[in-house]
Amino acid sequence: MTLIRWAAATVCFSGMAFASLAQAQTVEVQNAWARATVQGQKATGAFMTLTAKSAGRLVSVSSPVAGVVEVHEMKMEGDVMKMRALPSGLELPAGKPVELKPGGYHVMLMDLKLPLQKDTTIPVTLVFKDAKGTETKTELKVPVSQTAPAGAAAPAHGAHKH
Ligand SMILES: [Cu+2]
Repeated sequence: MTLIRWAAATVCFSGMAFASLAQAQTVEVQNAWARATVQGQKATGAFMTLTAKSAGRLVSVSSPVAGVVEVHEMKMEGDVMKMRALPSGLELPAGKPVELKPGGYHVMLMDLKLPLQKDTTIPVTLVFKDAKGTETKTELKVPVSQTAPAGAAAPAHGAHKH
């Protein structure tokens, strides 16, 4: 009896927590873009700046245009540029913009089902997890472009004013 009541209370509490978190915009996404591809190209990158209100991580990404989507980091090892998937996602410190850009962190779209044509957009879903383990989803329409759009080239450490 005690056990049942405890379980019911837990369900109720987590339901409430989810509702309040789902309403809050927990992670701001700016300057998102994906690099255009040519016929036959099977992979490309998507880039953006993520600013989390409270600490969390980007745990997964999906898009209907790609069979496999991973969060990658790219860095020099000796004089070789290497990239690898981040097994537990991308860390997002509270209030600090994290830049995904060519040569650094990026969203890797693989097993592309069609070429990404510039001046179109692709749907991308980001899944974030906060410190309590609650997941929130953000649906984006990401513009496809050959190079970073003007806004995305601004230095991340500069004062950001709207
Ligand atoms: Cu990659």
